[in-house]
Amino acid sequence: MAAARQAELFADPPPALPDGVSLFHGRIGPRESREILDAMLGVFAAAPPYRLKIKTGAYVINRMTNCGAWGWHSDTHGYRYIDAHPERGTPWPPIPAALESAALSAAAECGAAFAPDACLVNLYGADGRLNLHQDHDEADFTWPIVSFSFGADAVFALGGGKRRDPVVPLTLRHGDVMVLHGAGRMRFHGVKKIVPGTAPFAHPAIPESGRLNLTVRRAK
Ligand SMILES: O=C(O)CCC(=O)C(=O)O
Ligand SMILES: [Mn+2]
Repeated sequence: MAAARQAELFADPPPALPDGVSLFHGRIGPRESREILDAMLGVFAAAPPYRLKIKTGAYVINRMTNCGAWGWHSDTHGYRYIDAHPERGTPWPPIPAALESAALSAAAECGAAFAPDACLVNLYGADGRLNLHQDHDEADFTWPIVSFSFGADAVFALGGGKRRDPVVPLTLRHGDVMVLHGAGRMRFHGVKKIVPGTAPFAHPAIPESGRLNLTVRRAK
């Protein structure tokens, strides 16, 4: 590990996280990362990433796609889970086995066992970001959200139960897994910015100078 990176990692104790927000730093090692990322290339071939629209017709900055039985989609009709790629009309490809088992084991350690049927795939370019939001389109909020980070660091904003609550910045790095469960499940959250140049290695599934985020969930 480079000396500067080591100093940065050990300079401050990590902030104490609230109940229901579990962050496993470096949980996915290099070998498992490559296995998951290689499998994501198959997902992209079957379900090419695309740019979503919001109700006003404006495009969202990040590209996205999905795997699993259900995929989250947004267009001028609003947000919802759908069972096929909107441009291809074909079912979403399955969640890769290595990703599903990593999600199940992290969730189980949080006491939040679940049966995933959806995975949102967010592709952030160097200028990617995600507005503060709650994940509220799933049928049951006792099911956790298990989020994987690959590529460049993200400055993640963790808020509270109300939009106006203060937010805490957290750095999410390649290989980190965050689980929102129980009392943490409905916290507002977003991505303030990507920090280009911080990825440990390049991979064709990770946008150049950017970040790949996978959130494994149960939708229905
Ligand atoms: O990119 C991230 O870390 C968060 C993604 C997210 O909140 C979502 O897909 O709902
Ligand atoms: Mn979210």
